[in-house]
Amino acid sequence: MGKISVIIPVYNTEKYVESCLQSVTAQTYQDIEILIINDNSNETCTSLINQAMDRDSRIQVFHFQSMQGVAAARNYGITKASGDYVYFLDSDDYLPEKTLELLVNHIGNSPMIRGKIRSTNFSNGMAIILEGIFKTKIFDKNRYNLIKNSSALNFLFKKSFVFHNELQFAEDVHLYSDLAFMVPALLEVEEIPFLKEAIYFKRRRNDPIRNPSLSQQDTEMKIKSFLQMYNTLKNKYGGYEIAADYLDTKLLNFYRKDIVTFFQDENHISKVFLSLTDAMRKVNTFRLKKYNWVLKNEVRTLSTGNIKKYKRINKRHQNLRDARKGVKTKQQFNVLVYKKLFMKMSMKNNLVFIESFSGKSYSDNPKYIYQYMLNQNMEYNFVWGMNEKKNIPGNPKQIPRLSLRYFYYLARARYWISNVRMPGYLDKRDGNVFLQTWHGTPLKRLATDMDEVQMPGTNTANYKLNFLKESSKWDYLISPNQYSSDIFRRAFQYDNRMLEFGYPRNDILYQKNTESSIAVLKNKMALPEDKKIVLYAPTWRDDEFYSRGNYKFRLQLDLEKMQRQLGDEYVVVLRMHYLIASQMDISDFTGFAYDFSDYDDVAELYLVSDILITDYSSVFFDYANLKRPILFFTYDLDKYRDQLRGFYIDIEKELPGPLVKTTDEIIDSIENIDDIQETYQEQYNAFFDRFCKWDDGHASENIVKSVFYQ
Ligand code: C2G
Repeated sequence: MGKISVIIPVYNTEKYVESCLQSVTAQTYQDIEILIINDNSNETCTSLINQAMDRDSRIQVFHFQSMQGVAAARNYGITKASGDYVYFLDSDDYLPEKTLELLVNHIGNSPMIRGKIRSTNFSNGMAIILEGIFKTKIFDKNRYNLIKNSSALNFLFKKSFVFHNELQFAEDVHLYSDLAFMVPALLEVEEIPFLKEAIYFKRRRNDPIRNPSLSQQDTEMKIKSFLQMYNTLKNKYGGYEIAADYLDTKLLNFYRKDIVTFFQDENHISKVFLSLTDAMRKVNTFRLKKYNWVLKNEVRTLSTGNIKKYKRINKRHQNLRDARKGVKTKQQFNVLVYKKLFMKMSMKNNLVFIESFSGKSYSDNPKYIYQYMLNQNMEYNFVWGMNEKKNIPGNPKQIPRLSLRYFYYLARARYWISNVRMPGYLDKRDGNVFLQTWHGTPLKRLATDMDEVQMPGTNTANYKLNFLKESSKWDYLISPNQYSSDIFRRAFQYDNRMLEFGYPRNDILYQKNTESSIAVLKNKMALPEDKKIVLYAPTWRDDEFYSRGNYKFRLQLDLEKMQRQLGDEYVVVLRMHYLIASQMDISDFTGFAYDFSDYDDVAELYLVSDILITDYSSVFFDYANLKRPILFFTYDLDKYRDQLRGFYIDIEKELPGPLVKTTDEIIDSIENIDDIQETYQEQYNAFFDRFCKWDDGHASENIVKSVFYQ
């Protein structure tokens, strides 16, 4: 099979060297030479190796006159090797008796093979290798995983391969010198066999060379060695993707663990700053993707070489890392970063953070305010909080709610626009302008006007307090009518600026209420043009839910009956409230019933429909702008009104349409819709005057001018 040259550098390992050598001489594979390079060890150690040489003719010892380090010792060993293979062993480690035999038997045509390294605290590790046929595992694309430990140990190399490729350990670094040998070695092969039964025992101890104690001096040396090695190897082999990936990942992980800890003392930064910036400039930026924002920011700053700025960031991040230790979830962490870091960054005056229904859709008042600003080419940058990316005109940034970037943009944006409450832990910073648009004229009692809150996981007192905390952050609140202004002031205890121009989301009901615009919309929605459309848009029930924020809804309409009696003339569009999580199965009613629950903008559904059916939802206040007929399907009126919420108006007297309790009544009303319109004409007009008077198609414009043109 050929001779193995086992190369063992020795430096003051008098405690271990004998058992190391014994483990080599006792190998079942006997065709070996043992080359000991004595790196100027003390007398005891030197005499132990000399004695060993006297006992076994296969051992040769070479003495260095001064200490030169492991790398130089191994390189020297290579020049003295007369075997067909070379194998590196450390003088405090040892091998089970079969290791070399197993390696040499399985190397085959490969220029190298790797066995397994096991750490041990014992002086004599046991490895019982049963007889048998062992199979190697092949490392190909992942072969750099074999040197996650940065080490050349327990590889058996064909010597010709080492010579041919001029593989050498780096002598100018104290640590990580093996990388200079291994990184190019792995580039020269496509795959490497690995045999887990071929074991190498690595003794755990405080090794001053490979395993330095963490005193500052040693850490500094370790970091310098690593950076030097990285910089040299990246220059040489960075063009090879597989090596570049290994080196960059190693650098970033090393930075994250060792360097960041070293920089807890700010005075340490300048000691390694130059080679660190040099290294960070070489990192391929796409590899940063999997790292968090904090690290990315540091790497970016390091690449600029601006030490002052880096020190500033380091200080903040160190604080953050300290604080992070007490944090359990990702969200808690994000909030912490928000408070400790993002809130300390400057605010951007032209940045607008905007969101509708907590990132669920591109809709409602925020959508129309945004569109107006976009059409006017106003000099603002927009970030939309969106749970799923949507096609939004102007192609603004879209950020998932509660992600780290979400908090980043919230902290930096001077303007916030939202139609619901924002997370309570968000702090309002000086100069922030929060435009709360709200999302409907209230019918159901709101906030502090509610007696008991019935929502899951909600304590009434906290709910109200949180509401007030929230409304105290608003700088502007949009109100659709005087009635709402009065309620908002009381229920939200809001005494800041009220924008009384109507609802931006209703502008479209004035601007696009034409036959041609409606035809375009119907076409976009793939709704039949030859049928009239009944829109059913109910609200949610506080006491029917799966979990917090996820509500159930059981459809009480008898679609079969409706299809039978109305199907020739009508189709039905079903539109559940955004808090409803139940899915409806309407597959039996294809061509008659359509589910538009996921459609972003309900205003467009108003425009295409001929009749609205709703219940206690504020949709009817908006719909009334169209002066089209409305039916109120209030099958659970008593429970809803008396137990769950309570209403602000007397719905039996003041609504602009009839209250109906059954599908039969609905069908009957639809069949006689003209009569109903006539009957309710007066009530409808009064309703319109009270709730829709401010809407005129210019709410967005008036609101934007009030908030942004000052
Ligand atoms: N909405 C919708 N589809 C529905 C119900 C509601 O798109 N099936 C939208 C409408 O824009 C509506 C808004 O969500 O105006 C609010 O819905 P409500 O049913 O009124 O319920 P809620 O979210 O509790 O808000 O001051 C208003 C209240 O707070 C009501």
